[in-house]
Amino acid sequence: MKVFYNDRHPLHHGRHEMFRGALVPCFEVPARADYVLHELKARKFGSIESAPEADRAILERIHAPRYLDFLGTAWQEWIALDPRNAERDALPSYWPIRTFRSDVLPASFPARMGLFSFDAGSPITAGTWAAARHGADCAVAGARSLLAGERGAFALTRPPGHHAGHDFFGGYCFLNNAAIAAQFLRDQGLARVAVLDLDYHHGNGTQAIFYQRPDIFFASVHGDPHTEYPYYLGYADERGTGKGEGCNLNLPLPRGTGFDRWREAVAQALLAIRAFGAEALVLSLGVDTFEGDPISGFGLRSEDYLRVGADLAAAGLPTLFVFEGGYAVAEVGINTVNVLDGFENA
Ligand code: Q9C
Ligand code: ZN
Repeated sequence: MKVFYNDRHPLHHGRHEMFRGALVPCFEVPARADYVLHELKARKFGSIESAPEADRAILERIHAPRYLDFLGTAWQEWIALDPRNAERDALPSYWPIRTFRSDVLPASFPARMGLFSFDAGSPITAGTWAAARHGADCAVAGARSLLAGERGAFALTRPPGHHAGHDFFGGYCFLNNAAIAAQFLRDQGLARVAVLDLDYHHGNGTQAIFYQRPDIFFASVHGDPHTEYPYYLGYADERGTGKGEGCNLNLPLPRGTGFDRWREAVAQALLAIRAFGAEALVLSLGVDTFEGDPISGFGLRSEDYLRVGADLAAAGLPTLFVFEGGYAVAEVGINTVNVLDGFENA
């Protein structure tokens, strides 16, 4: 399997995120991707490829130009506020919640930060844009390899993407790599594409992007948002709207759910994807479903991920794996490569 590795991922290295009133060290760290790369090499799995730059027009199929402009200059604007800001990451403090305007683009940088975000846990650093931008390149390159006939491909990148929407960041995500890849597959001629999100957290960004779309199916198995991040989306009654009605499937599960029940939900999602008639699958691969994950609540064990990969292979669709969450840093490599190995060697 070709692995499109974002070698610029270390440029995004947040120092702190706001958590329950305090700045705490970031969970989403460069070592996560390093462990995956290390495991791929140790197991001689896949060929590591680099991705050419994708046209900005491909990103604009998913993201608003004014949002991309904001991300591209955010760090420079942050340090222009105060040179001492170079020593601290940029986090928002204000948000235009209900009754405020979101059509006006404020001149104030902190005001724009809030306009384009939904939490204070996703720091922007000096290299966030460079890392996220090249991550999108990797996702597009992976999609291209499926179009060229590959059965599987892996975009190994961070920061992750599935919480990022048309014009907002959050949940450690800035550009929605999976959505960009799915749209690219459509634009290159596939009639129907599915995104299956197996990260512990609901992929609110991906869902919102495709919610009205009859041509891109979104399915997600995740922690019940009544108690789990991102809280405000991911409920079972969200089924799509307008022409997209019936093309969104949420399967929330309670904190504490183990592999057998989780696997049944994934099987249900795959049946729906088959019924939809998808020609390719984009798999948002978060391994924060692992029992040892520090911020999540499912109970998957490392060996379970081999079976996950085999189940995905049995769906019989060309599949692009896109790396998302997973914070038990030392095990992230084994768990991720187990999925790919289970897929490849099923
Ligand atoms: N500070 C992904 O897995 N914060 N994002 C949780 C811990 C948000 C997770 C509380 C978690 C976002 C891609
Ligand atoms: Zn997650």
